[in-house]
Amino acid sequence: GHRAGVVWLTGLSGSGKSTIATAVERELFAAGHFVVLLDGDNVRTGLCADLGFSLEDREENIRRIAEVARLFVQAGAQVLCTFVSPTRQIRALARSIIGAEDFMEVYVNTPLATCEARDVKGLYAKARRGEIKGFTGIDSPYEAPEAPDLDLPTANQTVAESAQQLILALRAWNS
Ligand code: GGZ
Repeated sequence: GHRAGVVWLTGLSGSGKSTIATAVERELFAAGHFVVLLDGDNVRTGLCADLGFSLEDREENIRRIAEVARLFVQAGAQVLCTFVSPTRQIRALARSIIGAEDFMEVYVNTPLATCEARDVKGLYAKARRGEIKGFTGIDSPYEAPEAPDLDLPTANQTVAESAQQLILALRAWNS
């Protein structure tokens, strides 16, 4: 059966979190679920517009997002969160706010070299040139999850395959 909860996607900038989550969102919506997608585009422009990318600001970003996600869970939603959420401490905070039983951690496991080669937004090039300071993977840490509920090795599979793998894991987690 279905229950409300949060699917938390973590990974580097350009790893494919939003692309995969959007495909999953579409499928869950088509199946009749109340689904909410929280990402940098809809959170950092408003709720967290006052925050930057220091580790302190990232933690506050994630704290607010986790509180919002929890409210949506209480309202019965299946929530998809796509944030770099770079440290174990930051993800542990999200898990504790949301509640471990409602929190599924998904590691969008794309190597830095792949993200940097794609560089869809040109941010890695800027970070390498020193035009962005504290960029995750370049001069700010990314700690890979040690025991994610699901690991998506995106270099070896299509977006559709990753989305399908996530849907199956969510079904297993829900039953
Ligand atoms: C990492 C940054 C930075 C720095 C701007 N470090 O590829 P994007 O553009 O769309 O995803 C990145 C996004 C990360 O925001 P999050 O809210 O997910 O980060 S965190 O969970 O750490 O709070 C990237 C862009 O913002 N971006 N500067 N310095 N990503």
